[in-house]
Amino acid sequence: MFRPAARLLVRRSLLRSSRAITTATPQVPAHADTHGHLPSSHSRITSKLRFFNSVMEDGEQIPTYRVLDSVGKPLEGAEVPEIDEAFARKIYENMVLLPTLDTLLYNVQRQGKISFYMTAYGEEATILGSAAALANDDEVLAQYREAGVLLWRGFSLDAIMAQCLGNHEDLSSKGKQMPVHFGSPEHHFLTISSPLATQIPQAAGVGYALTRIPSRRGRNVAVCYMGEGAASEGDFHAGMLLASTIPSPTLFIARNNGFAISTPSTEQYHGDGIAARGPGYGMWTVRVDGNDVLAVLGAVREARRRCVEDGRGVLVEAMTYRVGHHSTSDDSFAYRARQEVEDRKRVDNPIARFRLYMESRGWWSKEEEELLKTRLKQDVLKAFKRAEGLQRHELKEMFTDVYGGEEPWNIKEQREELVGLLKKYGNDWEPWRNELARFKGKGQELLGDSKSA
Ligand SMILES: Cc1ncc(C[n+]2csc(CCOP(=O)(O)OP(=O)(O)O)c2C)c(N)n1
Ligand SMILES: [Mg+2]
Repeated sequence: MFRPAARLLVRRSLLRSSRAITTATPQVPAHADTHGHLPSSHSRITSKLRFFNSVMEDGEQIPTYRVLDSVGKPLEGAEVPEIDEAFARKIYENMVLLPTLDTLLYNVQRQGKISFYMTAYGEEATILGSAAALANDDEVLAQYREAGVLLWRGFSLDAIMAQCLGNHEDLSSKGKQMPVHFGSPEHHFLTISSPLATQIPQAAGVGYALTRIPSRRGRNVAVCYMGEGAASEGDFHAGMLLASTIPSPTLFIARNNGFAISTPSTEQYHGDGIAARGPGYGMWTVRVDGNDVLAVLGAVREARRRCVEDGRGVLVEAMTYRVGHHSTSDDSFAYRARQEVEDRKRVDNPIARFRLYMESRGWWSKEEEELLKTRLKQDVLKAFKRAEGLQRHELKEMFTDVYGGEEPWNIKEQREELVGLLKKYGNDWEPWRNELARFKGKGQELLGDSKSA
């Protein structure tokens, strides 16, 4: 809690830093003479008792913005975002790279070579279309299914493999985290954390922090990706309220892929999806066809522009479908029909739709498609093979960078316990010897440190 004096200081600094705050002195509405008015609000006074349950005037669901039809043809009168051939190719190549990478790492997990994996099948347009609409130095706080944003920003396949295998090139967490928990300060991508929705209020804080850096104020936004399931957490509401009131330039992108593991979205909310919540927080909001990469690009570009201009939260809900299982720990056919998945793979397939559009513009051909697929498969396999041959970080790294500041007692205690076990089994027991051989230094540095300590 702020003390009153401190609160006043914060309030003053907010007023200085924000263009958007106005003092709330309501004007007397035109109809006030007949019906009266509230001293504290612009709400029109009505003598009719009327309940409402929709943000649309006619009670309908919020519409979904779409540019391309299911065979990649622009809809009549559609506002197609401006892109040139090179940009379109970059989007398409990354849309194909993402599932190529997913297939290899999914299979590699099945062979027991990595512990876990999550694919983004079906969500390529949502992920790449939004990534392409951002500035590459906007700060991204993602959930876990957004590795495509990193690919777009040039995070290398070697870096992806290093994180998933936890080898000594993994700079995300030095091998301490589960696969897909990427992070890279260089790519303005904050490290993924497993507890759902923690990134949402954090993003509002990052957005606010950006307004305190003169070189980034009015230029960058914080981008918060979340699943529609994560939007059921209390943290969602905390983050949205913060971003609209502080205010903070935070772009919320909700990937509505129909499921939170086995819970279908129909059981996750009773209202009109995630988009309906935006106006409740006074946020500009749009719902977009998440399988139409050009619609996502156009919607997120405009959402980002508003976010920068107003310096407040903006919400995008992208409607898509999770084609893959939730993760390698899930078998989705236990709770949904195979046929449903097969149908959704075909209908409005995001990659096919965009490929057909590219072909219609003369930007792509069948021959190029073959060449691209072959090249990407080779690149991904090569990166995996290389990563497989690399050792892990030194064992002592397990204990570093877990917390900021001084090392707490529990980390010290755990390191000492491991040193004791290394002395007992490290040289003499084969399973330990084999495992230690996979680490740089084979754990000897811990024994060395304990001798010198
Ligand atoms: C606080 C918390 N509760 C539960 C979980 C377990 N969990 C991991 S992912 C997930 C579903 C999330 O669904 P959604 O946000 O829609 O994202 P999607 O997986 O569909 O991309 C759940 C329940 C968790 N990681 N953290
Ligand atoms: Mg979901």
